[in-house]
Amino acid sequence: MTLLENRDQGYDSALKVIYPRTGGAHLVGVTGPPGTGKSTLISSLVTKYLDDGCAIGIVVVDPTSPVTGGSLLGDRIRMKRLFEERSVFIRSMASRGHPGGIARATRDVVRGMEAVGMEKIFIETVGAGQADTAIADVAQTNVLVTMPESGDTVQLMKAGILEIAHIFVLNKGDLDGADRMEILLKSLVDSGESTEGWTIPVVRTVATKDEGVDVLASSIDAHYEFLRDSGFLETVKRRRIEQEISESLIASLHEYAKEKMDHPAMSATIDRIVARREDPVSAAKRILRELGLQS
Ligand SMILES: Nc1nc2c(ncn2[C@@H]2O[C@H](COP(=O)(O)OP(=O)(O)OP(=O)(O)O)[C@@H](O)[C@H]2O)c(=O)[nH]1
Ligand SMILES: [Mg+2]
Repeated sequence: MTLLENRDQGYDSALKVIYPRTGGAHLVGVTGPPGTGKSTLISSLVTKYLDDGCAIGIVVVDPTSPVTGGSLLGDRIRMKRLFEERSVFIRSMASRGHPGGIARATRDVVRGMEAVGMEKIFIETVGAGQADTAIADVAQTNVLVTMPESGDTVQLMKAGILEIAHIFVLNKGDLDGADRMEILLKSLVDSGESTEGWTIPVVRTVATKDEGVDVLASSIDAHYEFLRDSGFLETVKRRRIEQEISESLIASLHEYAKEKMDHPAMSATIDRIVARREDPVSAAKRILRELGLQS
């Protein structure tokens, strides 16, 4: 898992070996402002799925939120204890670095989990920035968790998280203001377009008491069924593979360009350009021609 996450030496051959065993799990993103109860909700959901005989993976991306003050360790210890001796694989990762990088690492960690047989994989992110939007793109079903009086909802709208959510959860339904927030969320759903014929449900939960969690699990499963039946799952998978090949190509070409620049022969080319006997764009095209990439 570490090798996959960091792309350490041996990554290429490891990916080649595991790849045929990947692509079969349902990937569920759980996003929302700090402290809304994402981890508690996931724990409750996972307990339910385990009872149904499902093998589960959990990926927690940078749970160090300013509100709960770095619950990474607490979360992990609590979850580990909860799921001792059960088929759960838990992995935490820090989201330092650029958005694309963390999404890529998440994608590969998820693949590792799929390869060892995890059937449902939950990916928890705080949902505050670009990185979270990129990670949400790794999942197939995105659950947005809010709570009463959470002013952060506006923040999420700005971050574009609302647009990628398939299920809205109002957690902490036991707190004051829950009724008002429920109305607000429902109006948000009504005013928005549902994606490709899916109507976004608003599910009210009390994660600490497992209330509403059955309904949430049903909504998650229903969305997966919707994706499969509509053929949209296949479309999404193809689109993401396309994007991944393209990213990979660009990275390789970038590598190639760097090597080329360091090559001694390049200084002759640069001399020519400095002397205005060739221009940089023509030089680049000539190099591509040499590679057989441009006619
Ligand atoms: N009253 C109430 N408290 C809840 C509920 N669900 C979670 N909590 C509490 O809210 C706090 C935060 O819960 P977490 O599950 O750690 O929230 P989180 O969204 O994972 O937090 P970060 O990962 O730090 O963003 C904990 O003290 C939970 O016990 C709920 O339904 N009702
Ligand atoms: Mg958490």
